[in-house]
Amino acid sequence: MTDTASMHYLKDYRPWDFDLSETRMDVSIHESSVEVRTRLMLSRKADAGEKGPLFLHGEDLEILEISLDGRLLSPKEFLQDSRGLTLFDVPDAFSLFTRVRIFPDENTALEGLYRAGEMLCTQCEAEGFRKITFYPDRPDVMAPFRVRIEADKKRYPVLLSNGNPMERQDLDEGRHALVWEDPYPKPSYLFALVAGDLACLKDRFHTAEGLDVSLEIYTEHENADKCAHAMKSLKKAMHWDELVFGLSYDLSTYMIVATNDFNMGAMENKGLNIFNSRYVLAKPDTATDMDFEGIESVIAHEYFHNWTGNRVTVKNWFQLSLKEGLTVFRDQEFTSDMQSRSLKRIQDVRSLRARQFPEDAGPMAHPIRPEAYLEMNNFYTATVYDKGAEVIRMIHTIIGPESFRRGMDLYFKRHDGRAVTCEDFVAAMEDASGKDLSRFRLWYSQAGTPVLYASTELDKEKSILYLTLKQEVPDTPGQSGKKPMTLPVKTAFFTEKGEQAFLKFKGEKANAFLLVLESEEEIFAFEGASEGLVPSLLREFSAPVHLKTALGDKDLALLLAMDTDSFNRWEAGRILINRTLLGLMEDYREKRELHLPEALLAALGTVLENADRDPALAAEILSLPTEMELYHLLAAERIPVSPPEVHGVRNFLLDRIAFELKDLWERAFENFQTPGDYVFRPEDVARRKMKNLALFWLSRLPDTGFETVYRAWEKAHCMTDRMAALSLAVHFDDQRAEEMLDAFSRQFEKDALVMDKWFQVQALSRRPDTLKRVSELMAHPAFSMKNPNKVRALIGAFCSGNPFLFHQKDGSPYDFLARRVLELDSINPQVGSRMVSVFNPWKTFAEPWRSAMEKALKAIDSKKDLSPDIREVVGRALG
Ligand code: 0A1
Ligand code: ZN
Repeated sequence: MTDTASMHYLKDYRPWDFDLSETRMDVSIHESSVEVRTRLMLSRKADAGEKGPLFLHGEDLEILEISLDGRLLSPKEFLQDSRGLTLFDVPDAFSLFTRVRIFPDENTALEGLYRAGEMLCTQCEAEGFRKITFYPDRPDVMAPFRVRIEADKKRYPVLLSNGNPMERQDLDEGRHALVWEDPYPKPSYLFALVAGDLACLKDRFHTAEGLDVSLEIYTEHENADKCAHAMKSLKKAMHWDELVFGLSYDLSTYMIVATNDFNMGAMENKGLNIFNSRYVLAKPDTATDMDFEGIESVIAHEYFHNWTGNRVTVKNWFQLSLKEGLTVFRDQEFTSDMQSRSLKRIQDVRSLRARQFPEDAGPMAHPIRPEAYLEMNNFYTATVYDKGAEVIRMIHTIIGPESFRRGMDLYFKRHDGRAVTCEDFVAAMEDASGKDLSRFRLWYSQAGTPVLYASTELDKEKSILYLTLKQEVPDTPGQSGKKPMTLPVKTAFFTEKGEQAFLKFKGEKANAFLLVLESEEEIFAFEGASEGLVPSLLREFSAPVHLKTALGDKDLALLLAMDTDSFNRWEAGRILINRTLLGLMEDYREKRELHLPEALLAALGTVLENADRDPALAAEILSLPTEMELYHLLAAERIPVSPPEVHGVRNFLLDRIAFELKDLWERAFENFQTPGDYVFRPEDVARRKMKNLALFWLSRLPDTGFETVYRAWEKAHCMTDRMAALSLAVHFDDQRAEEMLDAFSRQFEKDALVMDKWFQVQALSRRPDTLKRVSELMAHPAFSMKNPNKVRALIGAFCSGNPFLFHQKDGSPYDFLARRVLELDSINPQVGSRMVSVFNPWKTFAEPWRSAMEKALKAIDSKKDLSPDIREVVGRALG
């Protein structure tokens, strides 16, 4: 079938003409195919207007039978094309029965029903259900489901679907069947089915409403011992949602299945979440602190979707941020409560700047509520998710936590069981708070990161400090001449001694202020001000903007040392470091000698000396920006990116700081050892982070670098420490580094997730022959282009995590990526489209990189019948 994908527009949204009151499915699993029988109870809506045909989505389905009210239809009575099935003449109320055959073993796109190792599983969001059966595959059509699954009992002892298990049957020829009923009407994207031979970890949770819930985590047998942390995280999330939002779980079972073959992180199917195993499986010996953190937050994210996404779902895919932005906000709050609030904020902002800001400044820029898409799967973006969460956070900031909670309650009261829009959410917040959010709504329709300029002026005579805030919203593809947006700006002022000043604002004295900029420019007046006050602006990063201030190095050093907002302490350090790096890059371009500024060294030295006051914050401040972060910084300053320049200057700074602070790093490395067994708790995570950061700096020292790393490797007793050492060793041309890699792979060859780490560290090596090694590793028996985790670990890591080696002047790594993208185009377009996005910022590069990337994009674009996923990204990048 040829691809007939076309653009979809928000403005074209129309409700469906029919009602679907019930969905019954019978899924019969055979050796190499699956037969799906579906019965739909349909009726035409009274207000449907003209009696048009019935259209059901359906792709790659082999039709075996179609009957209407029990009458077999002849092929003349329906039309099947690449998009679905049309029935021209249907009565006002009828039952439709379809029987189709599908081939999950051949499904490498991992969308619909597919084989994942020995098990079969599904991924239906966004539009995968249409690859399983003919259906109105749109989120605003909701129905209760009854699903019967039949399979060979030995090969597939475990049969799962959404809802509650009903009767079980033993059948002839070693087969068995199980019926599942989900009483909550749901859209097709939340359907799930799993069949396999799986181990199960069970626990229970009693909800505040008195329901006794069976919690079940399913994995392959060899991973049964790695589910405890996921289970603990799930129970914490269930408890937290009751406490903070008054939301309880609503079915008698909550199931999670882990699979190694998954395109994304995880999926919130009603009552039956399906997870990428990397967000389930962990034990200290195989998973790092970061893995443990990721599991806790993704388990919570999917659980929270049960209310924000499932009970209240989206009317159409343009509203994706309604569930995703809100659920990310909820999981961020959960992690802030479980771990450290300030640390979580720093990490989230770092990731927002690394992923979302560049997206908003590039060819794929779109508002958090996009207006058009070619392939919906391309819109599971940092913008929809992370900027979406920032938008929710701003509402929370502007109306305050109590009103926000009332708004949530009102939202559920109004919309439980329905498919709604972002507008419905904002309206609930507005009604619950009594605050006018009309201008605020621009965040849903305008793309681009606003730039916020701030300056202060003191009227000494009147002791009034005037703070001027001014905003600009940049043009983005298809959008220009934008309106000023609502920007909440949390503010405080510090005296030269570092005291937080009390000032009078709008008649009230306070030492912290919430300013809300609603126009292009506004001047805010603070009474009782003295000379030398240093403003701390946009505290906690209260709005997702680029803030431009004229703070001097001395002011920044004061904030770095004294600000009571940890986020702004970190931010002050960031600005100091970035300023230094930008200055050094200019020196590099002008061929001037490079010098390490004393003031920066002193500031970092002080943070390091006092690191035990807050090791986690110190570690964040003392981690220099990555080369990729520096590319983004340059791009935002409109300075063409030259990879060798960034590499050279960053290395200069790293080596100098490592050398100058050597004694302090050595002391930190010893002081922050974590005695005793591995425990995943914030204090220990922070200590390991500081210790391994010290190891990183010590590894930069000429003569002793490798020895220090090697000794750390020998002492390592958990995966966090082992990976810290290994990921540094791979940069060295030393036989012992090879031995470390060999020992590691021998020990963990059977553990797919640990092998992902093994591929990844090698792809991130700074050794000049890394691309050659990456190509060779593609032939390793543990590697497969069909497995998204492997592709991301090896090819993704090299292309987006090793920018200096990826951006070579001769463009050879670009050809390498282009070839991989074309391969993926026919294996797994979703993964291919993520890979090709590496080229999106090509216009921000200097020559020859810019033209070489353009050439690679054109080579991809010239392929005939490119998947819509890749066609859309490449088209926009070149467009
Ligand atoms: N809704 C899931 C993420 C998800 C999105 C799309 C997928 O396939 C295209 C798979 C999963 C979440 O937010 O967790
Ligand atoms: Zn989500």
